[in-house]
Amino acid sequence: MEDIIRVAIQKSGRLSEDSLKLIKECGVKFNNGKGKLKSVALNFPIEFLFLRDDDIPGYVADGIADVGIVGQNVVLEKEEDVKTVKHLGFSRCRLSLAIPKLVAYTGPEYFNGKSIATSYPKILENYLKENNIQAEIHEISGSVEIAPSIGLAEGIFDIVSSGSTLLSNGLKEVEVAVKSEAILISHHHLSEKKNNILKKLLFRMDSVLSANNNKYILLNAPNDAIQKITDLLPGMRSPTVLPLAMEGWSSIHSVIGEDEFWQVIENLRDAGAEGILVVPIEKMIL
Ligand code: PRT
Ligand code: ZN
Repeated sequence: MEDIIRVAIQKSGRLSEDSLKLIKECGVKFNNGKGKLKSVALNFPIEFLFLRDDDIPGYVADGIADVGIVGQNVVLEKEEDVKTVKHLGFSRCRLSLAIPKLVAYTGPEYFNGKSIATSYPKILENYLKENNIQAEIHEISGSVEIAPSIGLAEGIFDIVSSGSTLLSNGLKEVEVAVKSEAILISHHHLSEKKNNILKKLLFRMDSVLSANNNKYILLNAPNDAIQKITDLLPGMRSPTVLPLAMEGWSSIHSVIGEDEFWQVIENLRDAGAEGILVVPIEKMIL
């Protein structure tokens, strides 16, 4: 099994779709028919294991799987000895403390002497320790958000994404303890052969993730606005400037980040840019 890496991904759940999409965008083809627990890729030396997310850190720590895709929250909770290789940017969420909406909140010390229900007892314990709070932790495996209304606990510590689950259960988020996203983890001691395969996979992932985080932008500008506009565009090196058929005008091409996208567009318009086109990038080789 030296010439292949085993990659653990979630069998079905919130991470599955984006994990599979990322793998496919890396050009790796495989058959993940329903009910399959493992599958060998057809055109890349990878074998996939489809697992519950909670089991992924343990399998990677033990070397049953060489790498895995899982939420940081699960890695933190399991406290297994694995290496974080890459942040993948999907399944973003946070682990937060919440209390009934109508209860007045005074700050973290509010939780002193209170009981808190959670499925993440270790992360909560660490948070409470760091903040010098003495509270009682009630570990439950699911439906944490109903705990206060049935009298099981005074607060909860759970995953929050949009916040609508808290809202519909009459709760409010009062402290964010940890932020989480999907990450690629690996076993600490991979053989050289496996490491080389992982490097190839990482190279492809980087190209896909950079492409997803960036857009290609084309715009027209009067020549006297070129300097101002190129100063606004970061680009991979520097923007491409091409003369237009119309005298005194140029076309400028560049790459801009998704995060700064709207602000840059507004600034470009103010600087005199016209006919702005923004197109997705399929792959970006850095
Ligand atoms: O079966 P398996 O054990 O593999 O899956 P699972 O049921 O344990 O996990 P799953 O598939 O629900 O979630 C997998 C991972 O997705 C989590 O470990 C997080 O890293 C990430 N993630 C991202 C989320 C959410 N967003 C999320 N919103 N996991 C859970 N939720 C739940 C949360 O528990 C709460 O009930 O959604 C609710 C809150 O959502 P909002 O949008 O209402 O705030
Ligand atoms: Zn799980």
